[in-house]
Amino acid sequence: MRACRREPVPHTPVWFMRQAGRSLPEYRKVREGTAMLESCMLPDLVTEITLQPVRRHNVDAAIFFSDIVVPLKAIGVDLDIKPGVGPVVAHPIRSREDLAQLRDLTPEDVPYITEAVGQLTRELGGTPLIGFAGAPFTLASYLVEGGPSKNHEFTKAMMYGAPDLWAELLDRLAEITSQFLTVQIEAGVAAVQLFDSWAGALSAADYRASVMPASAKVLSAVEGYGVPRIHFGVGTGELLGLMGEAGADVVGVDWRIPLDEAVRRIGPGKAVQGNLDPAVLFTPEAAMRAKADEVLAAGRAAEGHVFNLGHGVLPNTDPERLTALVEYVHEASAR
Ligand code: 1CP
Repeated sequence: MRACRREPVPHTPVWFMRQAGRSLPEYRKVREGTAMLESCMLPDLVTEITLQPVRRHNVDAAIFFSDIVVPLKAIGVDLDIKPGVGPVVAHPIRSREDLAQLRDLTPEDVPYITEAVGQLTRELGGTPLIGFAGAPFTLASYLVEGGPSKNHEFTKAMMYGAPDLWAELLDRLAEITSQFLTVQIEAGVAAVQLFDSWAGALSAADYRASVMPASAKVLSAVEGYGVPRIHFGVGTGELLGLMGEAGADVVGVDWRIPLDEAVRRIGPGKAVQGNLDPAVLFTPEAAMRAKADEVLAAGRAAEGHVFNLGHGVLPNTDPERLTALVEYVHEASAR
């Protein structure tokens, strides 16, 4: 929390995107026989899965176990998370009539979120819990394409070809996302991360004109709570300044540009989060340490640095390497 607020820290704090997931045998065990979306609605299971990586790795924060499509499911969108695929939407949104699938989200739609966050903040003691939501563009991509997409062609076709419909879709998603983050903050999360995972597919001009207003609306909706807002995307080297400008306190950076360059692009008054290549976890110990040293050195250019991977933990990662990395980051950054 201090690093997010650009205050002095005894060592660089570290957590990992997707730390609560498939790299852990204990996760695979407790998930056996329970579908992904169903798991997200069972507070005891959510609590257990969220705590697993904290116990095992000694990370400095917990990431709430859920998924970006949970609020959409909660308002009645017909979707599922298919194993090995990801979110799949039964009736993709391509017309104004399709927008009727999206209504506002109230706390009563997600009682299991409030319950799990409450339970977790009690069990975590001093370790902060990070809540999250998908940003409007990334959610729109799943809704318009109907599932995971490499090129986001239907999404961009709507953005370029039906700008009014696009603006309305993003605005509705901004409302839902703001409400979903507000539920988590009211229940006690210490920080929030807005995942615009696929924003890197956009040019800076298109991001600024057609996406940034919706993300800015979300970030400003939760500003008054004073919890740090982390804003992350993949392949967003050219968008980092705008992602900060949208209203983030911390800008997440993937591994494609060094953190000192990211800091130049973001400008003063923000902390950064990142950015070790997740594939580095597959290298020998000495190489991993050298790469972590590079990240820590470049991170010294920032007013605040939260160590993380540049994207999520890869499913085949040996969890013992993650534990070793946490220990190394703590030790090397305290020197
Ligand atoms: O059965 C399983 O284990 C399914 C795998 C899985 C998991 C563990 C999915 C399906 N979601 C999750 C949990 C999850 N999703 C978390 C909490 C755990 C943690 O981070 O430790 C978080 C933060 C997310 C967020 C998420 N879901 C994002 C944004 C983060 C990112 O990776 O960029 C995205 C894009 C999704 C969609 C999604 N859900 C699941 C998958 C496999 C995907 C990606 C599909 C695709 O490639 O488009």
